[in-house]
Amino acid sequence: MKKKKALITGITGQDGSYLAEFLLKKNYTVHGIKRKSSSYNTDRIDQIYENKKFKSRFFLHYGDLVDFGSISEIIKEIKPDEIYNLAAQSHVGVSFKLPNYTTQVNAIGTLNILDSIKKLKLEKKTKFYQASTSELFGEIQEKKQSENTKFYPKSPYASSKLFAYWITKNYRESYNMFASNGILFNHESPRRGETFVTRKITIGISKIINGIDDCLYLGNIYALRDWGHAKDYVEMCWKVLQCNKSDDFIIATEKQYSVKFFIEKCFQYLGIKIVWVGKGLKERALIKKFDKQKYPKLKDRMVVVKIDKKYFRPNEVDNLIGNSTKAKKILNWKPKTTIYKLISEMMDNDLKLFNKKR
Ligand code: NAP
Ligand code: F7E
Repeated sequence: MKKKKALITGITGQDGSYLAEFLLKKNYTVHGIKRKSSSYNTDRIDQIYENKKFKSRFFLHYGDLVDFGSISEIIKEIKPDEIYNLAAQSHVGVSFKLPNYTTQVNAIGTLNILDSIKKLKLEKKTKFYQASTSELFGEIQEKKQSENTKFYPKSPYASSKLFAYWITKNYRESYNMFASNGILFNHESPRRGETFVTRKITIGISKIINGIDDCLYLGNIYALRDWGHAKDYVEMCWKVLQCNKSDDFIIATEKQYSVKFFIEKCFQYLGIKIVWVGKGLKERALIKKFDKQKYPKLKDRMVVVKIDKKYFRPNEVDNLIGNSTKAKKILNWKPKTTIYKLISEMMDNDLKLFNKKR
């Protein structure tokens, strides 16, 4: 059987790196688009080159989603069977500071790919996956969000992704293209970017344990999210493109926790008890009980979490939880990783990282 060719945008990111490994294991030839940067940005995929089975089927190309010419040339050269559009300015908080740039990359960037497929007359050959997001639901209109829930984006990030969602559907319906949206709820891993809240917490705690920092500063710790594992979710991206027909799918664990809960469980995983005191901007977490021999850098009643208003967003998404009934039925979706397993994996990874750096 002929090997399938996949093109991944955002290959240097969290999901791109897991998806590349997943597809290589499935015997695909994998091409990825990486941006030019002033220092190395391939940490998450460097290990692929060290794998003898993979390196002859793995190729990187310089390109940028906002540069139609580069995107179109790469697609023309590769003629991929599948394109996974994972590239984005993916930080919601940052999108308030960079609304124009975020829109160029996330909205126009997606159009650049779809239009390249059409102009190169690859509509019949190339399947397209768009990385859509639970942020589309923003101010929620239904308790659990499904494919039928109305959208209400609350940030430049979400608004740009709303355009990308609709343009994907428009190209599907107008030009009979296989173009699908995976509407993924938050997913994390040891490869998560350091400024997203879960990784910021696991890194922050690891630094405190190792005496590198003494306190972690956060914004809205009452936000509720449906957190899954990125490794489980990239399998679903692939499954979305293996369906008989192009469609849109919610991928979520259907379980919801607060940021505050996530912090408590990280400390609990290490055998450390914290207590919360104060309210609003004065709320903070103190160390209540810990093993002094195991954690010599900690002190009794040391303040380890504080609130800093600079991490509050101009408009907050308070509450998200998905209903993935459709994906369960059609894609045979079953989340594999519990929040506890996710926390243990992320904490173990970051403790090791900062123990070495000490
Ligand atoms: P990520 O770690 O932030 O990765 C984003 C990737 O996009 C990186 O490889 C980045 O390159 C690349 N990129 C950014 N701007 C680009 C541009 N102008 N041209 C080309 N590449 C560009 O994001 P992720 O967590 O893996 O998420 C993957 C996708 O899923 C994103 O589209 C995100 O919006 C979406 N999504 C994520 C989640 C989640 O919880 N993780 C949930 C729903 C949807 P550099 O490495 O050079 O920065
Ligand atoms: O924030 C709150 C923050 O930045 C989660 C992206 O992958 O998932 C992600 O977007 C919650 C928010 O993720 C801090 O206000 C409190 O309510 O980890 P996050 P996000 O905004 O949910 C969606 C599905 C995507 O599509 C996005 O690409 O945590 N929070 N304190 C904080 N958040 C951050 N980052 N930093 C804090 O200090």
